Amino acid sequence: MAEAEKTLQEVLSAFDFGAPVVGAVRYGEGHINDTFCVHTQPADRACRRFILQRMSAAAFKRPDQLMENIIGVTDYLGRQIEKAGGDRGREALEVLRPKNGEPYYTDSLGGAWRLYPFVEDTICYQSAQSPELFAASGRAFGRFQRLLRDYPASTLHETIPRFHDTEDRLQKLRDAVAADKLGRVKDCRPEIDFCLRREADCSVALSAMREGRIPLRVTHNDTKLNNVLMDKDTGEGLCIIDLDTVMPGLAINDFGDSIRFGANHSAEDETDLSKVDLDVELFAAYTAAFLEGAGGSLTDAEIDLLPWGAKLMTLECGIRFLTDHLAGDVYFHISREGQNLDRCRTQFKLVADMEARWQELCEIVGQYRKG
Ligand code: ADP
Ligand code: GN1
Ligand code: MG
Repeated sequence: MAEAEKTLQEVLSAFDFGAPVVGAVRYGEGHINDTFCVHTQPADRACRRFILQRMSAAAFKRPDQLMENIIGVTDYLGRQIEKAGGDRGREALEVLRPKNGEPYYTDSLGGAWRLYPFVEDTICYQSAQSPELFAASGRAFGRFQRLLRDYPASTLHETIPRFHDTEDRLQKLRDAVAADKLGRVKDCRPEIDFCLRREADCSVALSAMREGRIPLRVTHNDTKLNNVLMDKDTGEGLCIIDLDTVMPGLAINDFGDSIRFGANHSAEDETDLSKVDLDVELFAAYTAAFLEGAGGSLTDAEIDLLPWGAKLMTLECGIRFLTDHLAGDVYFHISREGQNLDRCRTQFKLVADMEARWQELCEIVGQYRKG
């Protein structure tokens, strides 16, 4: 039995679902948490669903701080959405506490679990099926940033220290290469060299931040397409989820991580690299929409660096997949051996594409910055 399933029954009885639980099944395609969809059957109405998650202990060392962030941010977003006349129950997550009144439940093996209502009538896409859909996600992430513009950043805990510190990610790769825990280095030389040749790139955004050219803001830091729920009727981005990494960060990274994941037509773990290509039309659609959603809140220097955000998030994610492959797949969930190496290769193919089409990317950003 998988780890999380061992305590599932215990955890289900720790929450009050308001109706009998009729099932709990693994759900979604996240790489980090153990996610279950819980089905309940109220006597007088249709089945009601919930999202129950065991937070990853490998990723998050302080679930207490993590949940303090999420409760603070979801309450704040809910109020903002209400003020704007929106529906906070659908447009913002809401943390549902266990019976003991704590923000989350700690099971008898030490696992930390949280509960959210399932946001119904939404679709969670794994790939951008049209420029319009991708643009809708861009507007939602841009808006997310705008809504949190005045959130007191100093109250947020750093849930994963140095999360998007690309220099540190490269160093961690070097450490994993030196340790070569599973003897996998010999099969990954081209990928390792690909990273080492880009050492100077790893400092571009960090230097801009250190020199005060771009600001630290409250950012999401994990802006994959599957971290926004799209309204099934309107096709608009409705609710931003996966708030584990909301903390001070760079807006260009939020832009960049979306491009990394969404501006192509292949799975993140595609093994046929001939299918992995940056789609410049999708890049353009996202750029226009993200800037629209952010509503003038980005500075000129941030806009200039958007292509760098895309390249660095893609390079960094590839470095992280490669590091985890060398370390024995201890961080990202895998369903087959070699999956993290495959994931790393798709990222590097996309980095190479971005480099080859750099001028075009800069021109697109230039075109949309004028609004
Ligand atoms: P991970 O960090 O592992 O990616 P997520 O919080 O993104 O975990 O959740 C995994 C998946 O579960 C999401 O991609 C989405 O499909 C689904 N999901 C999460 N929260 C909700 C929710 N409140 N309503 C509906 N679906 C959700
Ligand atoms: C993880 O949690 P999920 O699956 O949305 C990871 C991101 C990576 C992404 C790669 C907390 O995102 O940083 O970019 O996988 N999240 C964390 O797909 O490490
Ligand atoms: Mg996710």
